[in-house]
Amino acid sequence: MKNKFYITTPIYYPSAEAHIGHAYCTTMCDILARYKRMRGVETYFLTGTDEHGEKIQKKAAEAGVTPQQYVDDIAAKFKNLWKAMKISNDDFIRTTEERHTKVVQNIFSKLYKNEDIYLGKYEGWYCTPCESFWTDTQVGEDHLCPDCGRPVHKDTEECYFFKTQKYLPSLLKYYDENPKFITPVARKNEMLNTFIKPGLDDLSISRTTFDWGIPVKENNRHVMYVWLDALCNYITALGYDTEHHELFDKFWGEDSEIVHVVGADITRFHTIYWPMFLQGLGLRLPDRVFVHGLLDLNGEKMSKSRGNVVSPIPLIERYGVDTVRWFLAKEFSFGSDGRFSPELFAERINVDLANNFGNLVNRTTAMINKYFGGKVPALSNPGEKEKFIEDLTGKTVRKYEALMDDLQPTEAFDEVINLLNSTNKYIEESQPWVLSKENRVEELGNVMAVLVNSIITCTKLLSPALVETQDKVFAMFGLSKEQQQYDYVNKFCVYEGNVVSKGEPLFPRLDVKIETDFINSISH
Ligand code: ME8
Repeated sequence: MKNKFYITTPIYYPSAEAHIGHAYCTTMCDILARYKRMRGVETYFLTGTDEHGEKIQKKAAEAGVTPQQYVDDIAAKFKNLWKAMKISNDDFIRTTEERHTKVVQNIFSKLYKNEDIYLGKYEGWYCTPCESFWTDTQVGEDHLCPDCGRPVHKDTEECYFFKTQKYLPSLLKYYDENPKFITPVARKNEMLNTFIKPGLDDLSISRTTFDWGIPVKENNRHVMYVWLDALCNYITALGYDTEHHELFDKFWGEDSEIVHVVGADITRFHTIYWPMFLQGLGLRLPDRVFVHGLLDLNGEKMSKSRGNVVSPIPLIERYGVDTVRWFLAKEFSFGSDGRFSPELFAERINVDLANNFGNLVNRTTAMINKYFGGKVPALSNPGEKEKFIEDLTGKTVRKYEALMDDLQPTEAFDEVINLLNSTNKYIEESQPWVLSKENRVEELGNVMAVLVNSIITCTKLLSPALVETQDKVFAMFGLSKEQQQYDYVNKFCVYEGNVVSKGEPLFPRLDVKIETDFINSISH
């Protein structure tokens, strides 16, 4: 395992306000960043906004404000949302900031001097919303954008091109030598079959038809193509090519694991062109581009014009931040497409948080107060059932860590839920109420000690998602600073004598019908 970790979200277009899809990607990155920090890995987590391009310029004109005013307003809303969702990003880059624009201009000059770029003429099919040119084959007979499915139009433009063929052989070699560079692996095959094998054209990287972009220093009629501008954020934010390059040296160095998490709609830019730009600059390539699936709402693509966008803020206000984060982390397997529906939301919270985790905590605190005056008893002479849970706990921790390290948080949480289920089953099998009636104090104490151990271990393992719950559980079980350390997940039943208080129920059960009506009422 490398000893540094650099993780990034896409930088989102501030063309409309963030919805649950953006929140999904950012939350998954936050979970991975928090996990790495918990394991003692030096971590840097970046997100931001991608503020240039024709689309933004048009939106601003429609709103009757300057593009800068337009993006200032929406970027501030993105920042507020991440704060409300307890996102632990270390920086927030905006591509209109000078620390970015200046360096991108120098990057263009470097690539130009390196003869990776030339001036030419482009003719093709253009999709305005995606800011992408496409070939005849790509748009097909219906002339639809292969990315978003909307109509494209014929356009011609003088522009600078990036020589993709120059770097294609070394890119393919990198794919071969790094089988996890693009995951899930189906996404790599999609790149090869859809874009690379049919023949990769040179990429046009400047525009002359609008001016809301970073000017090309060499030729002031041109602004930079928004994707060249945007992709560079991953290094400009670290101070690449500036006096303050400490972060760049640290997190873009060989001993740093670099992970870009992106949605399936933008895989091509991150797995084909971005590595080529990096090669042109003589820089190392990222370790992983993890492609997550896209969420729809009740089977329909989310979009403002359809009026089916769910904003995370009213959800957080009603259910609390941990509940929303948990739903996103657990409902959709990371890497697969998913369907958001109000019923699924309420059911997921009830099954995992109210009935399983929350109920275990409530029962345990109540029993320790009733049977042991609120003090955690010691484990002594454990029987088969206790040994089974001890063994399962060890296995769970090892599987969880391996899955998290492999960027599979949903599956890592499945393991923890499994341990919680087994612990609840262990209560039914041990029947502490019978042990109490028959005055079998040692056995009863063992049950309590095991329950406390499971709760504390699972709380820690779930804490990258459940960021507020951890503090509540630690307080309820009177954990010392020492006991709060992550490494305690490798010890078993070491909480003897801790004082347990009865808190409020952690996760109240939701009424599926009432909550479905509520969530439908806030979709717009
Ligand atoms: O593409 N489900 O920005 P963008 C899940 N600026 N994730 C979703 C989603 C959905 N329905 N909708 C959006 C851009 N996302 C460029 C990126 S990076 C150098 C430049 C998430 O605002 C998903 O991660 O359109 C997707 O890739 C990203 O938002 C696109 O955001």
